Amino acid sequence: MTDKHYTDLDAVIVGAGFGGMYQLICLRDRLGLSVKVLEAADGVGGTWYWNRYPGARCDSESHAYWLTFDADLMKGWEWTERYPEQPEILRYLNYVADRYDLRRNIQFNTRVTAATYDEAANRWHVRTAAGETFTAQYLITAVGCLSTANVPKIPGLDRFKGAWYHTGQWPHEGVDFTGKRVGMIGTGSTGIQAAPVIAQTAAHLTVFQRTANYSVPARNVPLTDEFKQWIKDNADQIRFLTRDTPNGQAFRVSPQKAVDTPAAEREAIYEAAWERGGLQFRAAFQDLLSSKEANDTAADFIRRKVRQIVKNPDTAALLSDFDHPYAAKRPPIDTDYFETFNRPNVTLVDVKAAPIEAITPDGIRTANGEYKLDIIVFATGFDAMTGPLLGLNIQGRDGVSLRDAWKDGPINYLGLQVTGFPNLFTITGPGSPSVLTNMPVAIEQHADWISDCITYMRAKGLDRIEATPEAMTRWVAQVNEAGNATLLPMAKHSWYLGANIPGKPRVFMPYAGGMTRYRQICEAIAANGYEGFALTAADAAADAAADTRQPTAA
Ligand code: NA7
Repeated sequence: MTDKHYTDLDAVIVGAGFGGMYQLICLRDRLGLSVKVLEAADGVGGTWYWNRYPGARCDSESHAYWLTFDADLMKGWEWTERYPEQPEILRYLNYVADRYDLRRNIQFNTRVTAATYDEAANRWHVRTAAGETFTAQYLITAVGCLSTANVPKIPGLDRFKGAWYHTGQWPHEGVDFTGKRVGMIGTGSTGIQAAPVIAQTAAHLTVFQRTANYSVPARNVPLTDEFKQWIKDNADQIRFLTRDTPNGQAFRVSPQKAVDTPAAEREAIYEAAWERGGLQFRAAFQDLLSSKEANDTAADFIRRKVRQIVKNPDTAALLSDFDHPYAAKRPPIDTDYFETFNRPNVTLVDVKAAPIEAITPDGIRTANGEYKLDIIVFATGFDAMTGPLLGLNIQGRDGVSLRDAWKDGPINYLGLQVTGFPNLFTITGPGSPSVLTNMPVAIEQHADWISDCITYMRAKGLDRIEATPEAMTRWVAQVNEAGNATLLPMAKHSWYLGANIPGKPRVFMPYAGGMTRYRQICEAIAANGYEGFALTAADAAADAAADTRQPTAA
């Protein structure tokens, strides 16, 4: 089964979503390296391959949510809606794969089960579920930040007589809700997208809410021919803008502060932002994520909107009983989410006041009673950021596992490298802006940086790169400082903090200093000869390994 030709590669990339595909283009087509991409699914797409739940749609606007390294690639694709739906993004990623003939270097249906660094040979050995081993100098993970599904361990699930699904592992053939009593647990971005669509066909939808969540209307619309042409004519400017904004989006954050704006004017600005819709609402004022006082004005505005939309005052109160600052958790955008609770076939259940106790053969039992269900939908999120990386069972120098190195939370340098794991690069790893930005922008920046780094190493005859412990310590401090300068850590149950997974260390994981600042830091480090990284030549690496194996005089 093993393809001998590919067992000694320059690089193995794990994952064939945006990250793995673009990294392949960089390394294979620009650097001429021998590369294999290993992908568990039977097609490209990553996140967008798995997340096929009803209503799955990107929250970034389509003209910002793509690869921008090649203007012809941009001009060769036409988005149809303001926010692309999952099938359209998957079609787009297949278009990328076709255009650059990527599939010949991607091995599908291949799940990586372990990766071990062999110091003497300076090679990574990557093992798969089918028992194959690939060896490569570089190991690059492109496994996504939200790809390890979190199905909470609620007793009784195995005895449930109906069907259950996690939104991130949705059946390809879809799920027919017609005439069914559906229970959905979770009101994050996913649940907020799925509920209105499920409610259209289900006999009844019961939404189990633990934490009330903010949401702003997406205001999705089909793109006009005029706008499609504008995108083609302005590909370069769009690329520039997404590289010049802290969130990697194609819109700017207002320089105005909410706290300095008179109440009537502020209300008018929020009203206009609500009508415009989408993540731009967060950009209405520059101080929404740095000042609690400013944030309170946005929270109050959204709370009033929810109470206007939802007719039942008890349901409205429950839906708007926010316990964290606006956008301190990932802020969802929706199409008729709050309106859905005005339907006669939709019920909201407060599982904060009366927690879920068990899943019974017939439904869900909370402290208040049993809800009879035919289908349970888990919109319960992911073991974010670290889950997909730890799932690879990576073992670095001296047999130390990444799991052990990160037992108190993820520590690394730039979100890209971990001491003790030479030549391992983690695309959009924890400690980088990743989930706080428009992901394709963060992905392109990382893949380019890794590619430039490998180019530098080859030019200098260097074979091994490893973050120094000092650089790693300094970076972790910078990540903490950037997070603490914002209101983000105030949402104590957020997955940014790992708080959604029982037992996971509570560490604020993404770098909150913004994409523009982060890019500058990465560029300065590269320009300084990869400051903070130890770079060694092959012989030196082998000598170092031999040294550590010498018996001591004693
Ligand atoms: P999220 O944002 O992690 O949301 C998960 C939701 O599930 C959230 O409302 C949780 O409540 C709820 N949840 C999780 N476990 C339970 C249990 N045991 N009982 C009740 N409720 C539970 O995941 P999403 O898939 O919506 O979004 C992930 C990201 O994908 C999103 O942010 C975008 O970046 C795209 P909680 O708030 O923890 O009380």
